[in-house]
Amino acid sequence: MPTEFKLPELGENITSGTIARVLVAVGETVAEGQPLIEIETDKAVAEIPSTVAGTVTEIRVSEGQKVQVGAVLMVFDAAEAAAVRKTASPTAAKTPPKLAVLERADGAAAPKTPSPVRAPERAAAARGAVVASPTVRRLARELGVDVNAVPTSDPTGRVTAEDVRRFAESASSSMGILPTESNHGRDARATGQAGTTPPKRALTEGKWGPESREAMTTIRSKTAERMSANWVGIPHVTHHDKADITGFDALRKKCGPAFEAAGAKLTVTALLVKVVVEALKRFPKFNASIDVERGELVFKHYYHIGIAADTEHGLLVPVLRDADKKTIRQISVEMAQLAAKARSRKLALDEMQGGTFTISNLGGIGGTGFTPIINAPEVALLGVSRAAIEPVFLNGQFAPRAMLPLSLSYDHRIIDGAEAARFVRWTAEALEQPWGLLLEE
Ligand code: CAO
Repeated sequence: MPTEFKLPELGENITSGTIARVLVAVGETVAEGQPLIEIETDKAVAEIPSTVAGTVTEIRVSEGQKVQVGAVLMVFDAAEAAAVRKTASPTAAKTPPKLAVLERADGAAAPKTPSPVRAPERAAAARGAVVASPTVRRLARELGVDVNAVPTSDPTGRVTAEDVRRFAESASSSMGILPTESNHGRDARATGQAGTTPPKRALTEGKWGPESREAMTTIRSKTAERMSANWVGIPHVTHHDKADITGFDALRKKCGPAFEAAGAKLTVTALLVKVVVEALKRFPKFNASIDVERGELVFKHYYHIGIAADTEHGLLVPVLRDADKKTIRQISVEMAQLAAKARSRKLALDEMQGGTFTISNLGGIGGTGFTPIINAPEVALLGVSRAAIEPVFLNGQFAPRAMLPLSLSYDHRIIDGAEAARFVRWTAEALEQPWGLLLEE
């Protein structure tokens, strides 16, 4: 009897995803736990493992298709499934699938040594399809290249990002399209570029001049959707102030090496997390959300801080949990790990959920102030710009001080301007005197 395999729950508030890759083929015998599908949701790509062992008789979805949780993805032969299951765990079918967020989501790096050909590669080869990660497929779409036409340099047969770029360059030069920058899409931080070069695409003649188009990625579409909803739905006000971090700068020079020896980095952002948590304890409204239906404020008695991270895939906000229970050193290590995971798209979905307040530090890039958009259901977000040496009038004379610009966006439905000004002033003063917090550790 046919056994249907349905898309399982993907996480809180996630009702659908886009099929990035089908990893098995009709006729293939699948083991319990073997990945069947790669699915792309808001901000991650995850593998859906099989809960049964058996033979695939039908595949009802295709790459690029949007599917709802509960939709039938494929059908197994039940008789064969049962036969294979005898050798597997008897409870296999009842075990809920555990989603593994892909470790090699970008697929950019070809393995240095030839690796054994995996089942998905075999399956794809069997049905004459090309094996490429979602990111590589997206890159191909962006460059207007048919991924199936790209010759691979990878010993496993997988098409890499480099293969696509090389192919696009040769195709564009032969088609008379402008030459393509071979480093498009890499992280500007990693490559040391001053900025990313837009990829060259087929040009069409628009009303006012030549134009080119690209499909928005899932992350970009979701970001656009959420930003618009938050911008329209929340009456924002942004309050600006500056903190004198001259003392912290000196402390950083002194204590930095000890942090680095422990595998951490004493950065402004790590200190900010610590200071902001203390501010949130004193100003609980900023660590709350609004239950509009019930007309209530929901105060959170935990401190999960979202850290906006700039990645080549777009803005991601991993959440550092229970920041109040961690030392600056622990915060610094965990923050670096979360940012690295965000940049390699290894974040699990729940690592981006449940935040109570967000910090967005653009100071590593520059700027003197900005107006961040609140990350609902949170009610405030602290934006940080670049610290600069400024003349400050102190004790009757000007002195050079390191001044850090702070921009707090807050939800004016529940927070008043004076409260916001007090919150930011308290934060600025704590940043000016971080010793108290550091000595507590
Ligand atoms: N002022 C001056 N210098 C700053 C600074 C600031 N506000 N913030 C960071 N820097 C410096 C750091 O000290 C570091 O210098 P050194 O290498 O000399 O020590 C350098 O800039 C790079 O820091 P960093 O950004 O790698 O480290 P971080 O811990 O401070 O920040 C993270 C981590 C994840 C917040 C950051 O990397 C990042 O992604 N920021 C962008 C956030 C973003 O995109 N926000 C926009 C959201 S709205 O669209």
